[in-house]
Amino acid sequence: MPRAPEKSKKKTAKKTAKTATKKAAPKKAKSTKKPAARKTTTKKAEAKKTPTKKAPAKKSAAKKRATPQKALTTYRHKRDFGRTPEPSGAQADGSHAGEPSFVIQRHRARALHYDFRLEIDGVLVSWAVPKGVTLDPKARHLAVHVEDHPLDYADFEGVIPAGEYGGGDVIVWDRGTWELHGADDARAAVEAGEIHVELHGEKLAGRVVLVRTGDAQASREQWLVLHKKDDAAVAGWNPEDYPKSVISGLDNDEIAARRARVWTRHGEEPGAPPVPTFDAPTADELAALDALGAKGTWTLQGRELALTNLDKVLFPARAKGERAVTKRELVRYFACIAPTMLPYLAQRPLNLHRYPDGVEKQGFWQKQAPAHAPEWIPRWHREDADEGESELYFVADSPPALAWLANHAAVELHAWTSHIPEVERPDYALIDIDPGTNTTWDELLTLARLHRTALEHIGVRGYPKTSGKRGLQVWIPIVPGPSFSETRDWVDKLSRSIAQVAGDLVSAVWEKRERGGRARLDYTQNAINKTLVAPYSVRAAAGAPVSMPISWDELDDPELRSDRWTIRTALDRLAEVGDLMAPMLTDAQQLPELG
Ligand SMILES: [Mn+2]
Repeated sequence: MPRAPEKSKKKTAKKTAKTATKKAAPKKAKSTKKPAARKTTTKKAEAKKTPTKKAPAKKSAAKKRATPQKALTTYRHKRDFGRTPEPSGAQADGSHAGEPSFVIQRHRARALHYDFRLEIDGVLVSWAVPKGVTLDPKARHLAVHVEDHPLDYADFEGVIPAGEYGGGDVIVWDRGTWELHGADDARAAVEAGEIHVELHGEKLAGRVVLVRTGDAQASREQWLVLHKKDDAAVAGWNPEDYPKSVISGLDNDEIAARRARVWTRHGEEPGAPPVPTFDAPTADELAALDALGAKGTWTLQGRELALTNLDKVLFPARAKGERAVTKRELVRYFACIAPTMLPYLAQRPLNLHRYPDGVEKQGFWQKQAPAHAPEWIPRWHREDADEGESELYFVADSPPALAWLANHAAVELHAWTSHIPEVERPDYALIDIDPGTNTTWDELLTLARLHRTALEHIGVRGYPKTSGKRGLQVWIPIVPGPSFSETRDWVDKLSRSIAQVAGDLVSAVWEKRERGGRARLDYTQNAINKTLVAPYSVRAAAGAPVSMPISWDELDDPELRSDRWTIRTALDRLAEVGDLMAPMLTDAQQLPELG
């Protein structure tokens, strides 16, 4: 389901921040109408804060509807925000236009549970549901009413350190908007012990009922959550069968594995996350692909792929006597290269350069994942997308995902240089040595060698690869922390010092036509959602060349060319020299100050 409502929520929240104080007044006035209904929860909250002093003295407070800030007292009291990455809710203003939101988080604390949170009066009213919220109309699941959480908790996924309250890993399992049914005051309904809601989520939909079964004064009120028998109900539906986050596409294990990286930013527990591994297609699977007609269903690692136009030529031959390259070959290459290539794509939004009519025709960029794409390819939802920008990006996480993309003629795969969800923090600094029309290959090699010398001089390890067309690139893995503007400035400084040495070879002017045919050291790709082609990606050129990692020594190989390797030779090269960029995946560095 599209998540447009969430986006408008965010934008409106900013706008309405100014008017938050104004809105407090009418709320108080409204609250005097229904004091009785709200008494219990406020009492409960008071009881938690100050267990020794109970009810009577605080009765006047019970007559007011709690402001978001007040409602979050218990939440804050339980947490040390110097230690947990959870949001403090300090900015909670609580009001926005549009439908209220809901979120369900899958939380592996001491025991696995799902946290079901409904936005009511500027906070997330919350229940811990051990067996989760389901579409199964027969299920009656226990739900324990817990403290209100701040609205920005809806975005939280990550690891709460062991020893802290709720220590464990959290993913955003589902979210969307909801509508109240059969009542006109949600807070009053909760306090009366029964609330009927219609959910519009990505996994859940339809009518859900929460009803209190235990003592309203108990410190942990017991409730039941159930799904009505409506059109959205699905018999036997089990939340555990849908374990991935609707934000990042990751499951709890994968979020937990990211812990090292997340905490590095705060200077704690350095260490690279494990590099994911993937299986290659089997010989039988490849034989089945080769045996298909022009179209048909190919089963790869349990996924059914409806392949089309397999014999269509996507790339013309590069030389006389060579065969042109068909879509079947592209699908085969992406499936075979997947185990090597996917670690460079993992947890990164993907920009696609597609050529449905072959690379001799105009291609186009596709960033937005289309609605018809299979559900098993994870998407990442970009919260802060500007108007007209893509909001839903693919994140490739399996060989079948790459094969699916190849079938859609996504010839070039450009992964972001930052990970989700912290996409504002790059984990690579990129040097793009881009030849001008007059730059010779030897001159390009000279520029690459100058970079090698400069990097050696400052003690930074860079990893070179061919662009697959005419250029060379150097990728520098960095510890996430600097912003894109910082890495851009760093690469700019480095390039300027090289340009001083090699002035007549280099142009720093962006426009190709203005740079007198000279090479350009392009630092501007160090920006969010700007990308270089991924290692092992195919390029849109005759013969289907591939962007290939190389060793620095290969700059001296007279055979080296940027487009030396193609989808027909890349796998042999890999078998021969291995993945020369693999060390980069666990070699994050701090960029030194440049004078
Ligand atoms: Mn929880």
